[in-house]
Amino acid sequence: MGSVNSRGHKAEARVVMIGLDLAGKTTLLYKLKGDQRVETLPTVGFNVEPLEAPGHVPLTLWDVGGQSQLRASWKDYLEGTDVLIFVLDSTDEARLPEAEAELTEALADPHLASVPLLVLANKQEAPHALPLPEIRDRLGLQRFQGHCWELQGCSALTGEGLPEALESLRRLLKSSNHCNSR
Ligand SMILES: Nc1nc2c(ncn2[C@@H]2O[C@H](COP(=O)(O)OP(=O)(O)OP(=O)(O)O)[C@@H](O)[C@H]2O)c(=O)[nH]1
Ligand SMILES: [Mg+2]
Repeated sequence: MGSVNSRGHKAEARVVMIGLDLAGKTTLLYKLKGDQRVETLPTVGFNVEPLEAPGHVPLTLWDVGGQSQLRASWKDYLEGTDVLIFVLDSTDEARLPEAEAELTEALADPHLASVPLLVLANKQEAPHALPLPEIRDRLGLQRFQGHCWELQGCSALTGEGLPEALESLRRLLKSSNHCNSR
């Protein structure tokens, strides 16, 4: 878990972002940091940034590379995670089953038992982006009964949906054991 302040409260939350390569995790990380122009290369290893937003517990946001040969290392980042973010490319229908399988495998990790989940359906500004209800059904999110979860559409390119994503994150960080999964 993140660090603890002098009153015994957690001073910062650990949020880990995973998802297939090209989903837009690194673009999201730097867009959330407020960078104007975000150009990325495939992440080998990870990026990590502190993130402070008004009304929020300070966060440490980890962005872990998603290329297939790197996914075995996701488990190395999961211990102490307060919220897991799974980023999905909403335009990549062909790899939706692969994303679903990777999410299912990640959530089976004992370090993620009862850890809340935020699914960010990224690239929603694109004309052929899948709609959220279809994504919810095809990822089978209702199966994850042991986790509070939320699904939020966004675009790391335009910034649409990012304030709502931060709001979801704030709710999930507060939810711990009781939540209204939808
Ligand atoms: N249209 C569109 N493209 C996006 C969006 N977010 C990211 N991209 C593009 O998607 C590509 C991959 O973005 P990255 O942020 O590098 O993806 P990643 O998930 O970090 O990939 P790995 O590091 O390999 O795991 C880049 O060309 C981005 O410009 C978005 O919201 N809309
Ligand atoms: Mg990346």
